[in-house]
Amino acid sequence: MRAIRTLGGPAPRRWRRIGVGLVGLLVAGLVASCSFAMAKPAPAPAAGPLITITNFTFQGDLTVRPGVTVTVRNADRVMHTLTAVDGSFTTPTIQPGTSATFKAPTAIGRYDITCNFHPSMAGILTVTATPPTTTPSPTTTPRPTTSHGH
Ligand SMILES: [Cu+2]
Repeated sequence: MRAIRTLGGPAPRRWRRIGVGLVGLLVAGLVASCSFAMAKPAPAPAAGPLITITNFTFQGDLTVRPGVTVTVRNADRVMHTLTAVDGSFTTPTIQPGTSATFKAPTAIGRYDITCNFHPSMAGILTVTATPPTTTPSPTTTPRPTTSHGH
């Protein structure tokens, strides 16, 4: 039962060589996977609200908080803008496949939006102090104190 001894002298050297080969393969694999991971562009997480223009319509986060920076992505093959009908805010021209930003109004309200190039495009940007993600609590309207005195 001394099988190990019968393998003799050359065995350790051979094993070492195989080990080096394995390490080499491992390193090559790591490098390959690393460069592969680096080649993939990391999608930058949208920090704020994102509106997408697709098929000549405004979609996405059309309810925003006052004064936030809104990113507008143009998914169409033509240029667009997101422009307030009253002219209070606008993006620059957004080339196809790119994005631009605008600053939402600080005043709460509903704003008609359109596109400088396509006046038929219509949407509404709602500016509200309530974050769109939270469920709106039932509005407790303060009742006017009516005097019961005669
Ligand atoms: Cu347009």
